[in-house]
Order: sequence, then C-alpha cells, then structure tokens
Amino acid sequence: MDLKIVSLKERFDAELEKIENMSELDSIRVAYLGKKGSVTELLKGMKELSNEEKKVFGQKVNELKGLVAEKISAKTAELKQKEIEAEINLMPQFDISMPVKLERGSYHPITLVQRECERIFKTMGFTVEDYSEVVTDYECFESLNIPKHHPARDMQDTYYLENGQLLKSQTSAAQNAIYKKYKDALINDGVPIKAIFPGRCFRNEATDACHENTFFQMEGVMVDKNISISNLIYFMKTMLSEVFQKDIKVRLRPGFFPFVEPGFELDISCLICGGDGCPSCKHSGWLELCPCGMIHPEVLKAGGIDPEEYTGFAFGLGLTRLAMMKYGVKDIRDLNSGSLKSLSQFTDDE
Ligand code: FA5
Repeated sequence: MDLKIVSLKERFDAELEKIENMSELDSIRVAYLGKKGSVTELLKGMKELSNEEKKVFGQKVNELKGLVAEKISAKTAELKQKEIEAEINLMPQFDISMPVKLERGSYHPITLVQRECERIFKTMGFTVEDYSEVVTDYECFESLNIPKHHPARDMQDTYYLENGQLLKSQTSAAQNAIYKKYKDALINDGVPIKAIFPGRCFRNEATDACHENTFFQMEGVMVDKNISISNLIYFMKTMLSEVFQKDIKVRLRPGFFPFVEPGFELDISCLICGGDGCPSCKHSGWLELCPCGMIHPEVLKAGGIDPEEYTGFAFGLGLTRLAMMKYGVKDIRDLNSGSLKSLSQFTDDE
C-alpha cells in the first residue's frame, strides 16, 4: 500500500510541474482531491487492511492529502503572480521620474486687449473700476439722460430680470456710481476724476460678423475744471497708437448719444480688408470702435457734480471689436465660440 502512496505522489508532482494555467490546475485538483479523486480512492482501498494497518495507512493518506492541497495552493499563488506580471507587461510603460510636460494655456484675446488698455490708461493716471453686470434702469438709462420711452432705448434692448433690473447694455451704466464715488475728492480736494471701467454688455441683437449679443466695452471718463475736446482727442490717439503700435487711419464724425454733448463716433479704417470693405466692417471700410463726447450737463448733475464748474469727457470703447482688429479675427462670433483651436493662437508673454 505504501508503494501506491509513493507512486501517486510522484505522479502528482510530475503532472503539477506541467501545469501552466488556472483551469489546468483546477482539473488536477479535482483529479486528486475530488470525491472520486485518486487520493480519495486510496482510502476506499483500505477495507481489506487490519485495524492497525488502517490506522497507519489512513494517517499516511491524510498526510499525502495535506501535501497535495498545500502544493496546489502554492501553485495557485504562483500562477496568479504570473498573470499579474503578464498584465503589467501589456500596459504602457511609465517613467514616474520623468518631468511632466504640461500644455500651456493662453489668455482669451479680449482679456489680452483689456489688460493692454488698462496698462495704458493706468500709466496716464486712470483708475480701473469693476462694476456689476446686473444694473438698475436708473443706472443704465435714466441717470444718462435717457428717460423712459426715449427712442435711444430702442438701440439697446437688453435682458430684463423679473425684479425690474437688467443686464447692462453699455458700460456707461457705471458712470453715475463713479461720479458719486469720486465727487467729494474732486470738489473738496481738487482731484480730477479719471477712471476706466471695462465690462461685459448684453443686447438683444441680430448677430453678424461685427455684432454679438454679448460683448465687451471699456468706458472711460475724465472730469475736472476746463476739460475740453482736445483732452478727449489726446487720450483717444494715445490709446490707439499704443494698442496697435502703428499708425491707424481714424475718423471722427458727429454721433448722437443723450449723455454727451457734443457727441462723436470714432471709427477706424478696417484692418481686416485695409479699408476696401468686407463683412467684418459691413462693407463700409470703417469700423465703429469708440463713440465719445463731452459729458452732458444733466449727467454730471445726476452724479452730484456742478456742470457750471466742471466739464468732462466720456468714451465707450468696443473692446471685442478692438480684439478683432488687433488679432485679425474676421468674425466676432469666433471670439465667443469657445473653440480652443482658434483661441489658442493668441498668447502673451506673461
Ligand atoms: C454705447 O454703448 C455708448 N455707451 C458709448 C459711449 C460712451 C458714447 C460714452 C459716448 C460716451 P454704442 O452702442 O455705439 O455706444 O457702442 C459702443 C461700441 O461698442 C461700438 O462702437 C462697438 O465698438 C461696440 N458695440 C456696440 N454694440 C456691439 C455689438 N452688438 N457687438 C459688438 N460690439 C458692439
């Protein structure tokens, strides 16, 4: 009987050596340890033995059973380890010590132009003001000499909130608050009001290559004693030559805005077509960029400033259109498209 145990053990060792995967291992487990397996069969052959022999033989078979189970469990661990290593080898190899190569983002062209304008005006002593996008009817219209039912409102239909407030249609909506904020320093200490306030504007607009329903403007105001149109023209010229770093053809023509008197339209020769006419300038060769004028006495009064003593100029620069001209963007809608392919062309040195 001992011989049977020894030969079964040798057979098992030889077969186990050849096992290469889990399903083969499972078959060998059933073949040796299963209900009808070879080891179990050995026990069935004990019937003919004496009680003493049964005791000794049974113990040896149990030892064999334990050994077989132990070897199967070791083989299971070995095969699982091999499976994990094979999976790792199939994975792309990473070197965790390699420095990370990050794609560098870039600022939106409107942000770049806005920052450039802020830099220019700051060097000329202007403060940069931030103002809400949600404003009252008084701020956007009434304080600017545009009473209810005034036809000038038609040009600036915007989005109204249920509480009567509205999304500002022009950065001029901050003028009244700026005058009130700085009037005391002007009146008591003789500090001129010099402020710019960039911001997003909203209009119910039929969009085309140079009109968006959401666009950026940058308002600028200067109030002091003896401010005249010459001051206005000086600042406009300086701003344009600094932004474009080259001579730009400009034209100033009369323009009507209820909050300035006199009022002007400042147009620049279209830089997309060189003034020949294209969709970006509505085929006129000119682009309306920066309406401006001398602040209307009623507007100064609404801001708490005496128009008999002080005068001032105001302008409303179309920042989004400026970005179009500076970066050669033919269609204004591309700037709001969110397309990284087109926007990532613009970078700055920061
Ligand atoms: C105004 O908004 C006045 N508040 C500007 C002003 C300020 C005049 C101070 C006088 C004194 P206007 O609607 O023309 O004006 O807009 C000013 C500029 O914003 C335009 O010249 C243009 O460059 C830009 N702009 C106006 N509407 C749009 C639009 N729908 N899409 C893109 N840019 C626009």
